Amino acid sequence: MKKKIIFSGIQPTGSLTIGNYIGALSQWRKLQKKYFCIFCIADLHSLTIYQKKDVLNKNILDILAICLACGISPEKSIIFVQSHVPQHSQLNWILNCFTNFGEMKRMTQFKEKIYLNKNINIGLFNYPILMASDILLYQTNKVPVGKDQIQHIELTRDIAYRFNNIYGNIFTIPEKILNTNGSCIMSLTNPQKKMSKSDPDNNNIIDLFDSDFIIKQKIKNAITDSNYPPNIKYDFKNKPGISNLLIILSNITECSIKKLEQNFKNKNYNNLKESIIDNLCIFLNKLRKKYFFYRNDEKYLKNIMFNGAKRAKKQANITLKKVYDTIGLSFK
Ligand code: AQP
Repeated sequence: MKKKIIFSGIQPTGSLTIGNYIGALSQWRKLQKKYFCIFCIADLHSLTIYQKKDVLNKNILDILAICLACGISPEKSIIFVQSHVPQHSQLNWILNCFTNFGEMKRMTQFKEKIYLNKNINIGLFNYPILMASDILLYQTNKVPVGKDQIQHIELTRDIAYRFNNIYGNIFTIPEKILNTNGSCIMSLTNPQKKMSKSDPDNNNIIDLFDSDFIIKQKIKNAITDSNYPPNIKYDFKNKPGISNLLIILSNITECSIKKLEQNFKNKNYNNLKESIIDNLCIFLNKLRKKYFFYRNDEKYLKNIMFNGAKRAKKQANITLKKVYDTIGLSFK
């Protein structure tokens, strides 16, 4: 039986956080076993914020090397850079014309980002439609997402339904896959806020390249609560700080939250933090070793990048041709 198709992307907007690893890359690695996966380095999406040429170039190769270090296989899956496949922008324009202004105005991520961003460009507004193009271009069945992206998947489905209602079954309607244990890793000092690589306060995040010393400092300063006696239990509503730390530890050690709660029964918050520090340091040191192995071979990385684009284009062209033919843009 043909494997179902997964599509997911990541922006080359700088060094990744443990949130990006838990919410995206570690999931990607696991999904490869069961699905045919198409992973995209979303450089076009990253342009919604000004990018310096050399930095963007470097970030793209960095992300590719991190993906390989996390176990993304260019043989099993397709990994490519979004701008290398022009069909994304082509489909984007067409889907713009099938999306209502009103539904775009309701996108909560846009509303949140305009408070933080002085450069409110149309690209930022259009971001979810480009994402819809990414997904629909590959006839994607499933999209692994963090909680913050659920609304964008709903929009993608709405656009696909709308298009299909007019022209017949052109697009596969994608479904989301939500990783319940780690769909949103929160800031270390404000567990009501998502951990984000572009967060201006570095104390909020664990960067995959933080040294052991910095990791120790950041975890020691991570917010917990003042419950007495201390209670190490997952309860996001009442104990967001401890719950966030438990999710991080659970994902890094691949030990269930239930088991962790048992292990830390009658222990204090310092014990929990020490365990997170030890496990994170071991885990990240191993990951970085693999990363440098790939990052030092640019020729190999570029080869993977160009080969990935070639394979992605082949798939993307099939859908785009179908769309062009159906709406009356092709001539024979
Ligand atoms: N805190 C998080 N918890 C779980 N998953 C997360 N992801 C991001 N942050 C968390 C997942 O990582 C993937 C790639 O994200 P992206 O780079 O395309 O953009 P993003 O979601 O906007 O990630 P950041 O870190 O917040 O980036 P900036 O600061 O550049 O906007 C996605 O699958 C996302 O769900």
